[in-house]
Amino acid sequence: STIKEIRLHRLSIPLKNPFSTHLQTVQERESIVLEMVDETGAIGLGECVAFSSPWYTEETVQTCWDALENWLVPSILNQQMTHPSTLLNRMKHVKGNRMAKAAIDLAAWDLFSKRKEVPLWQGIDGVRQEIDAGVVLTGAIDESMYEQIERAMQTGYKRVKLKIDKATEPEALEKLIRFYPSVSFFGDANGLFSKLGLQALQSFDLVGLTLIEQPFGEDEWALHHQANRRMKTPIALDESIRSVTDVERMIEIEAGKIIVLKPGRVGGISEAIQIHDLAVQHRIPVWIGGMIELGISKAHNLALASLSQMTLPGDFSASNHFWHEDIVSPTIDVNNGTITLSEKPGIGYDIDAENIEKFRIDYRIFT
Ligand code: OSB
Ligand code: MG
Repeated sequence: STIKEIRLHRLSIPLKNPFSTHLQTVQERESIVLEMVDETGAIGLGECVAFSSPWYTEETVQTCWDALENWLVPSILNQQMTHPSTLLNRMKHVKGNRMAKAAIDLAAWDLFSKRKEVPLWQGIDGVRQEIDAGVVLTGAIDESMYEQIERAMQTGYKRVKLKIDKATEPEALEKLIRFYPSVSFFGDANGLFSKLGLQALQSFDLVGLTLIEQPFGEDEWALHHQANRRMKTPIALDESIRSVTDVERMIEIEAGKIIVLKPGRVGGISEAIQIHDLAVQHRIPVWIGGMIELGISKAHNLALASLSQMTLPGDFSASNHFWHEDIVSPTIDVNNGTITLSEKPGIGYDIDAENIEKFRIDYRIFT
């Protein structure tokens, strides 16, 4: 198809509850939704998952908005698209800016599968239609955390990811984990142990976590290698995985045993599939990480989670976990601990026009 029109919606949506890590507390989610329209009027949906400020990645909503407007959209507009994977090549003259590129890549994959009239997950050779749900809970390990976990279990979540911060005591975490033997607990450090050191990290080794995510900084490969050698708990890399090249490095220097794949960070689905295929070759488990995203990016992530090597439950909570109202229709729902992939062509979710308008703070159309 020919890309005839691109629409950018800049949104700002309040979270139901603040999401806190040792780096930042997020209360309001700014985001960019991208619509890609072809000559038949078919629409592909994409979402940019950068945050308002650079606390988690260098890219922000504003840098993505600028990159899309000035360089990326002009390089693909009125161009023929034979396959979504050709777009990354067309955007190669722009260095980095992978989160901005991902918004285009995601929309292209949705459009492409709609034109082929196949669900995205089938078009990329997914092998399962039921995706295990997983939730991320933040806050201190106190009574309210136990309550949050009880509620999560009632919804059917069997995997709970907790953030590790300065105040997290290994003993309190161990006690909590032992209290819920049927739940698998992931611990996400978001680089906290850069400051606290390897020894502090090792005090979390025997508390019962299924894995520990990103103990050190994104560029601290040698420290991750040491942790990976000394710890019994598998190390999973999140922030460090920005591209296929980073995965090659992780394997080469044995910096981790598990990949946290964020399609919106690595440049989209085309790059994510390459990472997945590399993981298949090396028999490395992969799971999809969340970005407190809206239903569009979540839907793309769900499709990717159907791939064979996605052997651990990802950050897949229901629309109503973070949001009073999501911007997709239908909403994303968890039933018996799983989310069922749609039979509809593309990602299987449409924009809820009313909600998009309600939360929109800027709008741009390119033709
Ligand atoms: O480190 O995985 C992370 C959210 C925002 C930024 C970084 C991270 C997260 C999460 C996932 O933990 C939350 C979710 O979307 O379910
Ligand atoms: Mg993480």
